[in-house]
Amino acid sequence: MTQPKRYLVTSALPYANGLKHVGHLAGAYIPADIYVRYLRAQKRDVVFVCGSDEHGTAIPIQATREGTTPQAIIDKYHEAMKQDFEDLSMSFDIYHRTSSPLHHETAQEFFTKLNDAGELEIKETEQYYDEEAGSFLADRYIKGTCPNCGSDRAFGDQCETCGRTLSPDELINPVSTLSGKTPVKKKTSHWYLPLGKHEQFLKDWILEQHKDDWRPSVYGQCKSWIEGGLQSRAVTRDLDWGIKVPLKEAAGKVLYVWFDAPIGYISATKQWALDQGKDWKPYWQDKETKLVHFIGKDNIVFHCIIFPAILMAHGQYHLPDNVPANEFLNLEGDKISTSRNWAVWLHEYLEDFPNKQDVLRYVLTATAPETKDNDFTWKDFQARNNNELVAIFGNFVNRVMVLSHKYFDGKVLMGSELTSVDRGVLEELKQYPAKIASSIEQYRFREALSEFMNLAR
Ligand code: B3M
Ligand code: ZN
Repeated sequence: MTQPKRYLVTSALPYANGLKHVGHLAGAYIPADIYVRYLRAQKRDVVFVCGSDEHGTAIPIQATREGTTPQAIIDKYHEAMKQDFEDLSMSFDIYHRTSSPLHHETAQEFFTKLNDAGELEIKETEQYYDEEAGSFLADRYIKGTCPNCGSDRAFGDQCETCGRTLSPDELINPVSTLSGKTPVKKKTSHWYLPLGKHEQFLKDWILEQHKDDWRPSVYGQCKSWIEGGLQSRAVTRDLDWGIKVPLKEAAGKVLYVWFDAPIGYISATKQWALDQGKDWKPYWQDKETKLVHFIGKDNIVFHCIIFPAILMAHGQYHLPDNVPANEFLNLEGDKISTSRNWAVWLHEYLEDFPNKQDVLRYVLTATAPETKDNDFTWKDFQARNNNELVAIFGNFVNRVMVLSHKYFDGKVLMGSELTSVDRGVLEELKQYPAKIASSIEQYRFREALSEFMNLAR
């Protein structure tokens, strides 16, 4: 296989509405960081981008909860997340933010380009409106019963109990979270991305071309989405927090957060290029670039279907080559939950285990939820530290050092000094780099790590 000329690797842009936990780290950050460090070790041309996702209704909701402004929320959490990632040695080339003027411009240019090219359609619809609060209700502001699992805590965009992506109309007994009242329907106009128009392309591209190299779980989700029929998706919202829709007739409307957030990968690359005196374009527009998005499974459709459709509609962009989405990490047998404070928060881990970042990275890789949801337990954390990192890897390094000093004056034997047994061992060891590399290139990080431990064993 010919090697790509360059790589652009992304980790999901975390919402700047709260701190991050081990589930996030295991899902979209550690695997990307391993992949990128591997590519750099191979001297490949790679740019690794991430940043804070600072739009969407999650931010004003958090501001209300904390009794402050959206701006104060993003400033606080952007800094805190950036620090956590730095403390955990995530080797981003840039950690950007979507509130930056460069990003606002980039996202607006995308919208304008699509709109001018006739790639968007305007539709008048009826949307939920809270008469008491006097505003349209963003999906997140509506709560109700999930039509899929029956949970009564589902939001208008997603049910967090079963993970199903929803639209507010699907909620049973919708209630406004602003006033607690039942919302009414009111007319409004929005710009839509007609996904149906890209159906044939998406079928060929994903269902045919990526049948074998995308993870079965990712492929399966895409397949069921495509086969379920691709509806037009609104790319604007009636909201006052976000990127203004760059049209006179769209006063009071902003771009939908899932329209602008993935474009955040592009603006981050632009900012990196500006800082480095490089050109960002080849990383996004040249066919010889390999584009890989690391995300959690709840973000699959946005990265595999909607964002590629936006890129396609734009016309000048290269599409993702792979989206190795992870499943979820549970904690002690229970779903990680921010609202129930059931999580191992990164900053708390760092306080409790100073200088033990690598132990966490090791454990989260060894138990990475690559093919199914996995469980993080402290018992397992302890066992992996003691029985694997210390007893196998640490012991291996220690013995090599001690014995080579004790018997060989600390020198490495070479050539005719080697016995046939030595040669046999060296031959076997030589197989490992290729084995480990092959696992990493296929995004099988657990397997790569276990090969590595076999080497030490
Ligand atoms: N902020 C969702 C999340 O944090 C969203 C990812 C955006 S990636 C472009 O799960
Ligand atoms: Zn549900």
